[in-house]
Amino acid sequence: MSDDHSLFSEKKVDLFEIYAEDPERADEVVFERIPHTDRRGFLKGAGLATMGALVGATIPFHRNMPAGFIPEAIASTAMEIKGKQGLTVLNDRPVNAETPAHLLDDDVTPTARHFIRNNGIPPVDMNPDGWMLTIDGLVDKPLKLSIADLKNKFEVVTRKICLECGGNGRAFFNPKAKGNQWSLGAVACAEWTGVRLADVLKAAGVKSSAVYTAHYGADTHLSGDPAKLPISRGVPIKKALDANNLITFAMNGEPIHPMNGAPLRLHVPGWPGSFSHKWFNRLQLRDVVHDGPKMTGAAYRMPPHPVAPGTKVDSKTMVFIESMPVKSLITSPQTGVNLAKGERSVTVRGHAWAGDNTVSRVDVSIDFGATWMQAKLDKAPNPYAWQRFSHTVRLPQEGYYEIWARATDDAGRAQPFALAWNPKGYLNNAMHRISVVAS
Ligand SMILES: Nc1nc2c(c(=O)[nH]1)N[C@H]1C(S)=C(S)[C@@H](COP(=O)(O)O)O[C@H]1N2
Ligand SMILES: [Mo]
Repeated sequence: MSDDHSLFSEKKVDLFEIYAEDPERADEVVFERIPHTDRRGFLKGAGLATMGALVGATIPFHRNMPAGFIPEAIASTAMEIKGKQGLTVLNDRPVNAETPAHLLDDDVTPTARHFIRNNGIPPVDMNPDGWMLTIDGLVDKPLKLSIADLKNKFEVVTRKICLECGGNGRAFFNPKAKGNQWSLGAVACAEWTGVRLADVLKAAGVKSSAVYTAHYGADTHLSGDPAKLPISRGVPIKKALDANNLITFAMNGEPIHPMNGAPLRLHVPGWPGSFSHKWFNRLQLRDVVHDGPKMTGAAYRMPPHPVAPGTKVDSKTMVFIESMPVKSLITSPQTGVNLAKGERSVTVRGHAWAGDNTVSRVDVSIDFGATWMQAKLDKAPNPYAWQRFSHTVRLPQEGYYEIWARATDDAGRAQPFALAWNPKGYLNNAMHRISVVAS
């Protein structure tokens, strides 16, 4: 075990190096195995020492630390993922990290601030040379395409794409829904470059019997079992053939970040992020609704009608989530801001998006929703990008204020005040609010 320490020789834990480059090895170093299971046990040896060094003290109750958890003190400060900055790490196995709202102010989200949602362990080999995408199943001519083939054979397009996890906002549900406790920041709008999925499917020739896609990638299941997939989602063929879906090889003009799916990923904009497969290497066309992991049971499904919080819902009656609902996020000022003495004017800025729809208006309120003011709303630079809103409000006197934002889509649907509770904590598009103190 003489090289155990090499993984931890850097002062800061580098999640990408530890878990992406050699997850098995890293896990063996940090955690004991519970014999005859694939479960992790206690932190031990170098792992325990490193964790202790990082938090600046021994961890008396380290034996109680649940697998997949990292100390809060590290999660919120020192945890580093190469090429990412300012993200709040929710857990390390799999890696899940979200972006604080005030760091999402840019029209185009910098790669360093794009959230990460992994269901499994990213592949070790993300080399673009030799990466092959297979298109098979119900096609006239199965295709095997390199990234160079994609670039040479199809029109290359660059689009800003708003990507949101179906579970964004889950942390605010009561009773709690199981799953990653995302607050506001499992959403981003980066600029992606690639080719249209529809063009590639047309080149393969879609058979009339094809009704659904199945998406596959190179990441592996948390258990390490090569027979298991971490996730495999699919969409109805009609959505698959929409010209807005892309197969991308660049993010913000550079190779895709390893945690965002390098070297190739799929984008099915407007629908839950889970359809946008990372480390993408195969799309199969099927004659049945796809039944891969996270397609069955209650995964990405909603009760057919709104239910009271805590209701047990039979998953057989639940319906697939398709388009994401209208939502907005205030990105400036940062919540909790104290205005300079005498300052009464605040410019509120943020973004709004609406799944397959567009946003037709955003209103802001400084009086807990009693009255609303219509904000300036920009058009999206291209379909499926988020839209900028801004409005300058005047605070009448000193005191504590909340600024609320409410977007309305082009079908007249507005964000709700309260949460639409559902068993798995999806689609929380309740209005965002920030606090401001004037003195
Ligand atoms: N191969 C693969 N693709 C995946 C996932 C995954 O775990 N593995 N997670 C999905 C989910 S649930 C979301 S929300 C988005 C997140 O994309 P990001 O990590 O680039 O932000 O990727 C999707 N694509
Ligand atoms: Mo997600």
